[in-house]
Amino acid sequence: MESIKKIADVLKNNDFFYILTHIYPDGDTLGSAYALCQALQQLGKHAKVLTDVNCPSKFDFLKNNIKEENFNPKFIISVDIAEKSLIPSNLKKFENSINLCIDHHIKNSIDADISYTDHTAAANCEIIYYILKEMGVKIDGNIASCLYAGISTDTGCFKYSNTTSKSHFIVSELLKRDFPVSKINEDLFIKKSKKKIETEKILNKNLEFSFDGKCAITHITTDEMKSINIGENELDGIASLPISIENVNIGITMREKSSGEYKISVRTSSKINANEFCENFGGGGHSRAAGFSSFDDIFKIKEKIKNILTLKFGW
Ligand SMILES: [Mn+2]
Repeated sequence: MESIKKIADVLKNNDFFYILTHIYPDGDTLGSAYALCQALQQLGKHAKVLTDVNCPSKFDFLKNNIKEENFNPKFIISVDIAEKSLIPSNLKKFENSINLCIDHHIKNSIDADISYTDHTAAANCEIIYYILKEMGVKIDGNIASCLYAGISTDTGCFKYSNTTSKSHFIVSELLKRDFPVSKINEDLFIKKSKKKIETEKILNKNLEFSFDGKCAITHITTDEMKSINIGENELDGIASLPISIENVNIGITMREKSSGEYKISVRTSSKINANEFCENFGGGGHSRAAGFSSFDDIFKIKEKIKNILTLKFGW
C-alpha cells in the first residue's frame, strides 16, 4: 500500500492533470475532484475536472473557485471510482491510461500505475483531505466546501454507520474555514425538487415487502421516468427510501436505464453485509450500501434476490 506522502510527492512532481469522476456523480466524487483540482491550481499547476455529461446543478457551487483551462493531459487521476464500468461513457477513452487512482471502496479494480485506497475512510474526501495537508496546500473556504460536501454526502449527513471520529475530526477542522455549511446541508439534504417527490410517489406505489417486512423492494422504469420528465441523472438518493422503513433489513431500489439494463441499489441494516450480498450478483460496494447491474426483467431479478435471501439467511 502506498503512503499519503508518496501520493503527495507524485502530485507535486507532475503537471497537466485530468481528474475523472464517476457515473451518476455525487458529492463525494465531485467534492474530491474539485478540491484536488483547486489544490493543484493553487500550486501553480494545470488541472481540470472531467465529469459525466449529466451533472446535477445542485453541485455547481463546488466549482466556484476553479480556473477553467484547456490543455492536453499528462497525468490522469480517478477519484472515488471503484471499477471501469463506473467511468462515464464520455470519459471511457481514458480508462486504460489512469496514472493515479484514489478510492475508498472495499473492492477497487481500476488499473492504474499507482493506487491509494482506504476502505476505512467514510468518504473519498477524507483521503483527499490528508493528501492536501501533506502537499502543504492551504485549505480555504472553497476547498473546505468541496471536502465537506463529500464527507457529508457519503455519511448521509453523519447518520450512517460508516461515520467515524475521523470524519468528525476532519469536518471540525474544515469548519474553522469560512464556508456556508447550513446552506450546503439545506441544498444537499433537505430541499427536494417537485420531480423528486413525483419519483417518490412512483417508488412508494411500486414498493413490495417480503419475508415479514424484512425485505422491501421497489423500482422505477424508463417509461415511468418519462411520465414525470425526470432524467436518469436526477435520481440520486432514491436508494435510501426502502431501507428507511421500520423493520426493513434490506432495501432494494431498481432503476431501469435507457439500455434496458437495471441498476440495482442495495441498502442494508447492520444484520446484512450489502457488499457480500451484491457479490452474489457480480456487484459490490460498501458494507451497508452496495449495488449491481442486470439485464434480467424486474420479476426475474426479484426472484433471484429472494432466492439468495432464503439461501443465505434462511428467510
Ligand atoms: Mn464515495
